[in-house]
Amino acid sequence: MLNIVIFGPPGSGKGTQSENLIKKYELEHISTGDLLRHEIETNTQLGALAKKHMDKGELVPDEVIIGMIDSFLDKNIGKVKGVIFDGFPRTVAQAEALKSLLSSYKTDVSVMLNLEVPDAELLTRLIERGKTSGRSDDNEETIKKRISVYNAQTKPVIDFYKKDGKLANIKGVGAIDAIFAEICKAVDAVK
Ligand code: B4P
Repeated sequence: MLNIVIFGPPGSGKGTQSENLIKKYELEHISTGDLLRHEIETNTQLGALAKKHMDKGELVPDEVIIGMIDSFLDKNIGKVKGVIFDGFPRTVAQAEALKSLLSSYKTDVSVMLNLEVPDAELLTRLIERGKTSGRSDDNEETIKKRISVYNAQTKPVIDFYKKDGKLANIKGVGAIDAIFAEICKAVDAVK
């Protein structure tokens, strides 16, 4: 299987580049952010819990997220060529859980694409997106909180994949197509 983790701070282009990857490599896509927003829209208990955290710019608890991934893998492994994990893992505990879940299916992450974008650029992009996205977490105060949560809780995941020999750093500033070309080079190297 070709299993890709697309990683980076909020607004680094994970969602944007995932769309390109799905088309080119015909992979199944899971975005934990999209799944959580769907739970909120359909007024589930999980959605109510997630909203409390997301509106404050905090991470949703690991056990909730890992449970979502577990049931996604259960439904999809064996039926798909590979998976794009978008916005997951966001903590070292999530990265460890993913490794152990995938190993129970005799597979592993093929590459982790780390999109590198400076904080000032993230803030500009997300404030811009907030004008049309309708997302309650795309306002300046919450964006700043999300960036600081990323630096404190999510960034250590880079080291996890570095030690595992799966890290590919990608410069995430510039034209979307040029960034995608760099992403393809990293993916093709592990295909
Ligand atoms: P996500 O939905 O994952 O949101 P994100 O990090 O803000 O988005 P992304 O990086 O995908 O940005 P995009 O491509 O859209 O998470 C939202 C929240 O859900 C989290 O804060 C957390 O609370 C919760 N959550 C999700 N997963 C979790 C987990 N695993 N554990 C715990 N909690 C979790 O790009 C942003 C903007 O930039 C777009 O407008 C795009 O057009 C623009 N853009 C993209 N590339 C560009 C480029 N090269 N140049 C200029 N603009 C660009």
